[in-house]
Amino acid sequence: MINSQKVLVTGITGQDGANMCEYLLRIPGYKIYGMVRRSSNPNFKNCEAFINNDRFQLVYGDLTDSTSLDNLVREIQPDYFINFAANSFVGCSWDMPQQVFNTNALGVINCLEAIKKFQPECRFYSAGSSEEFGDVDYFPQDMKHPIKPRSPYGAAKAAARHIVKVYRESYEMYAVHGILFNHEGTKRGEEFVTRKITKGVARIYHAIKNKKSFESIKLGNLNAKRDWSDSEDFVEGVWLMLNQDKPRDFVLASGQTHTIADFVNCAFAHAGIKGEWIEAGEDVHGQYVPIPQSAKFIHKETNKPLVEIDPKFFRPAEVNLLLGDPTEAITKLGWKPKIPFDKLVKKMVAWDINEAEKKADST
Ligand code: NDP
Ligand code: GDR
Repeated sequence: MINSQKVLVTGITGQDGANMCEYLLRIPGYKIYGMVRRSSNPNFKNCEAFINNDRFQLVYGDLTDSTSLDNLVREIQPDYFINFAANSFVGCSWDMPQQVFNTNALGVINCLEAIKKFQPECRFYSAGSSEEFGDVDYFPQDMKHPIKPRSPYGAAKAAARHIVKVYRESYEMYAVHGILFNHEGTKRGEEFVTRKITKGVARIYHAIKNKKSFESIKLGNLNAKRDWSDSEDFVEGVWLMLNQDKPRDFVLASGQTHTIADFVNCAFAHAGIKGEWIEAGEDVHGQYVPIPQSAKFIHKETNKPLVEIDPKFFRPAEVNLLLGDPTEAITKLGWKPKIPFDKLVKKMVAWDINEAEKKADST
């Protein structure tokens, strides 16, 4: 392939890395190098659409191993380096804070150093997070919001943001750290709350359909509010951030926020399962009344619990309200998200119901 541009993408077995590869392979002229780390039991489920594409090549490396990153950047000479790799699960970051810092903060230094030494013209994307805002001062949150993380994960991402700025200003590198609010989809990891809910809804849907008993979905804090979007919309925003005249960080968000309980309501409704909250607070005069720990979401027809609260899913510290301001991305990048909350939930529920059906057929 002559004159094609080379893009090194990390985290391709995860949600965003896989969606970014699919997005870039739809644009002619790019060769994609997808980095994976060695695993005794590799899982390429998210990569099925591109793993055999002629313009895609699998390469091995690890964010915590600077030698592997140096070698990749020296050998590939990428035009773009998009770093989606991370330990991305906030919930486990209290259990392994050093691993999270090594990967999510020091790993970013390893990427920047490899670029500085071997391909300084390469454009770099660092995957920042609304978790950096944490204990928020105001909403909607924009790039001016102070950094106030509430978890080792958020603190590591905040460190990455600072180091990206330092390298950008010290070495004139095109390096950006996008602040992305929650984004989901059919490639989302199963421990994240949205996918946990849609997989659970699909399981219960098939049990009800086949007149079988079912276990309820066990969740933690149902009152936290998140600004959810579709990952497929966000990878386009990331690509726009990488292709400006000057490097600059942007917020990507939907500008809407919903509680976890709202997600539960919406997901069961899309599966045609009628449920209602028992012992939940009332919405008095438009005021949100938090759902107590004793609340249950029950199946209206059978009174069986569909969702129950299990305190083991509560976190040592919570980010209660995330609501992002995407105005600058819309006006300055020309970014236009296409998939609103309701459509996203519908897509995830339909996908998981279909996956559960395929699994049942094959057993
Ligand atoms: P995922 O958890 O789905 O994917 C993470 C990827 O990183 C996986 O491919 C994983 O590989 C890889 N990885 C983990 N550790 C290493 C390592 N040491 N070396 C190389 N690869 C590694 O995350 P998402 O796709 O959802 O998120 C992408 C990025 O965006 C992450 O950095 C995340 O923190 C950030 N982010 C995500 C948001 C979201 O809502 N999704 C919002 C804001 C930021 P393996 O399969 O081997 O585990
Ligand atoms: P988050 O996503 O922490 O926002 O990080 P997650 O889906 O894990 O949690 C969202 C909210 O749901 C509450 N919650 C539960 N969470 C999980 N995982 N499991 C449960 O059973 C459960 N019950 C309630 C949580 O307490 C929380 O308030 C995601 C990740 O993708 C990060 O990598 C990214 O940086 C941020 O989004 C923006």
